[in-house]
Amino acid sequence: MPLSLKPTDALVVVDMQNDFLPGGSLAVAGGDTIVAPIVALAQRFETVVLTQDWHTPRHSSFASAHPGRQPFEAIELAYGTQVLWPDHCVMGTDGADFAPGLDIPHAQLILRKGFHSEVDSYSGFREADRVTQTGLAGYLAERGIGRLFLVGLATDFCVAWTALDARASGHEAILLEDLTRAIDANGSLGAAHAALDAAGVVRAASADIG
Ligand code: VGL
Ligand code: ZN
Repeated sequence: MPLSLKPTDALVVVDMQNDFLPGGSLAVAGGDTIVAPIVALAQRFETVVLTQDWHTPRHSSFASAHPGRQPFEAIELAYGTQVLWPDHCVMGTDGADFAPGLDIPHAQLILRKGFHSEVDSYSGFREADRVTQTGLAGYLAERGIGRLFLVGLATDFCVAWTALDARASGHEAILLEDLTRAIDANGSLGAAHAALDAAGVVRAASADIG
């Protein structure tokens, strides 16, 4: 059954930034191929939110901040297990800029996350300590937004965590899988699919929107 859009729907475009594109420091394969279709889809939404991964230099999610550790290893931090990443999306750098061609001038909110140096934030709603709120839930509530459609990078980290927290905040959440691309490190994509399905996130395709 086709999904028909409603005025209270919003499109959440997750982390479409240079460092996640081919050539970037944490490149997601094929990330560049979803820019144009996301821009086209965004034309159909009145409310568009962009999230932007926005880390301090020497952020605690960077392997480089932990001597002897390598990217994609996991360590224990104060709030739990953290995957370590190459340095990426450092605030104010070109790598943190939005992808070339991500022209969505009517986007109403740019939500930055991950700017506390000791806490990561895959989710646009809640930091990795699972307690600190970004303010997105309140913004969406005050704007009367109901359903969220999610696209962007990466499927198995920031898109998935944002979709899961959308559900926790009481939103219907629809992840448009053809407009995401995954990192898929150590089985992370399969784990994300299981968590999304268990939480009632609908996995659909952009072509399902009538
Ligand atoms: C992301 C890893 C680290 C993402 C951000 O946008 O999925 N992944 N920071
Ligand atoms: Zn990050």
